[in-house]
Amino acid sequence: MSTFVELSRAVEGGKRNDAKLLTQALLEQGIKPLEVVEQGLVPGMSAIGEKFKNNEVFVPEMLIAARAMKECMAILEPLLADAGIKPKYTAVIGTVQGDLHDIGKNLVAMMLKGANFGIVDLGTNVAPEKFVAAVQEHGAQLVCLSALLTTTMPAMRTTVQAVRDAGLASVKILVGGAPVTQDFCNEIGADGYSQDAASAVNLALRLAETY
Ligand code: B1M
Repeated sequence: MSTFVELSRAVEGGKRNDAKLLTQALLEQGIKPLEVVEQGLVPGMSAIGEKFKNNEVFVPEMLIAARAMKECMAILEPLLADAGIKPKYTAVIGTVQGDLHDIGKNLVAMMLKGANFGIVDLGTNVAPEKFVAAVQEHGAQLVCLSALLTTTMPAMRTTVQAVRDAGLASVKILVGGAPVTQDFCNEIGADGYSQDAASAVNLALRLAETY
């Protein structure tokens, strides 16, 4: 019987093959994909992050842990996303300019896909004008901005401003990422903040309905 703790440790240690086997095993035990993410993968990444903060590990260790998590997510993605149903709403998502972190952003994108949003994923290090152009091109109701660095939070403000300056006042902007707070969201004039991917989906649905 595989456990969340084993999976979490495999991700933390960057043991991608073990992590993938444990992910499969948990699914075969009937555990829901979202639980595998939230109770197995995310704690593993948080643990390596703590160690990085305390200078116990360095960037290479973080990268191999991130790769292990990504490969597990590749197994889970098709199960989280509900393919085949025409999306009611479209969301443009990306990590803001200067920021290369994408694991949380990808998680939010997958969860939104699972909630039947059409997703336009612009990737990482996305300039404000790229967000604007994508909203215009795809007629999106929602813009989702992720930032993991305190130094890239100002790029969220610039992006919100660029969307508003482009006359897209009714487009809803959702922000998130570890350093982001509800206060910051209010301060920069975004429409909503979520702490995690699961609550981001509920909020995205509420915001899209008021578009
Ligand atoms: Co970086 N990194 N990193 N890193 N990294 C952090 C963020 C850091 C907190 C580590 C630390 O010091 N403890 C720190 C930031 C400090 C700060 O700004 N205060 C940091 C640093 C400093 C850096 C570099 C500057 C390191 C360096 O080079 N010296 C550098 C910056 C590069 C750049 O972006 N320009 C850097 C690089 C990297 C790697 C490339 C090695 C790698 C990223 C790989 C990748 O993403 N493909 C990496 C990683 C892996 C991390 C940690 C360890 C893990 C981040 C992660 O993926 N977490 C991280 C420490 C940590 O967070 N504990 C750290 C798992 C993920 C699921 O969580 O992204 O928070 P998260 O997403 C959550 C929520 O935040 C939320 O939902 C998700 C969960 O459900 N969420 C949203 C996220 N986006 C959302 C959007 C929403 C709603 C919710 O709506 C739109």
